[in-house]
Amino acid sequence: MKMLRRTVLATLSAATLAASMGAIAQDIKPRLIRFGYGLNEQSNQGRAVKVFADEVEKLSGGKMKIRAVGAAALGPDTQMQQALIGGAQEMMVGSTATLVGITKEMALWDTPFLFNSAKEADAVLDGPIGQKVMDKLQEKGLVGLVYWENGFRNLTNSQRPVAKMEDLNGIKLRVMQNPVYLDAFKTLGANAIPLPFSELFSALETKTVDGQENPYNTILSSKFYEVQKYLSVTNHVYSPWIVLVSKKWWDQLSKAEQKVLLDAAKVSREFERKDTRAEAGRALTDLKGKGMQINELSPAESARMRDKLTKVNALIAANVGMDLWNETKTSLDKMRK
Ligand code: TK8
Repeated sequence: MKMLRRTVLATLSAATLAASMGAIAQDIKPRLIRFGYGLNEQSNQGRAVKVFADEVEKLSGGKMKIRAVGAAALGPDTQMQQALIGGAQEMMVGSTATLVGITKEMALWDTPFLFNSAKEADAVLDGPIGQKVMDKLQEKGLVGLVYWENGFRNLTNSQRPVAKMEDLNGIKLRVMQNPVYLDAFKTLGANAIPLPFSELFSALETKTVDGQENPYNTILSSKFYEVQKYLSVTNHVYSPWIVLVSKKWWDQLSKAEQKVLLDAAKVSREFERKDTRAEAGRALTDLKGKGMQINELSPAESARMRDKLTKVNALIAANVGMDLWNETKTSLDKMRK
């Protein structure tokens, strides 16, 4: 019975899709969709945007076209978010961390050491909790489609290896524009300075800041190894990216067009996570080859840092609400059993 209903539904939605595709086909020129992102074209982010663009073109029979603009040429994350809300830009992908000023529940993903593995991250982000947080964006003028992997973040700097917390004392460390990151790294003793990603490379180059933290993939694709000698493996937080649509624009699309975007986003998500994980697996060897000096923290120092960092948890819980916080903890506990 259930199977039958599903088949009928699938056939129906295929039929509706075909019918409205006919409607799209009558449009004179294809819909041009400006899709902005912060990293460069050769990054994991750039590769996944390309997959998304190809998929949209294919699923819409060429009637919807993505104009992808990387390297923050449409502005840093926060600026693009505002352009989407205002309807001046259609789509983007960026860090959830830069969204907390718009939707406070996004701070859930800033929780240090929230996920122990990518598998846990996928399950929570793609499950009801991830959806609930994503849906909160709508009242602010944004539609979230899927989460991509930015990844587990690690520290780099130009001064010295960070083997213990105290090594961070006095290090000018760029953080994302996000109160939890700012607080967390101040707690660790660093001189934390919020900066948009687009200004980071030159800030490192000119020594305006000494260090930063990002996943291996980004350290590699943004060539931070050219201006950073030391990489310390901390894996202090799992950072998601989120694919966003302007709600103003989304509401003007037909159901079939919306479905094209959502289906293509899901295809891009599967590609992006695989690609990112494969690259991250090779990255340490690559970064060593580029001359970076890499150190791991001893289990004792790692635990000390973890202890200190998780002090921000109370602040996060208060911000995202105890219900959401407890629901997340319960779901992770269940998974770990
Ligand atoms: C790219 C950023 C980046 C993030 C950061 O626009 O700012 O450090 O990790 O991926 O969103």
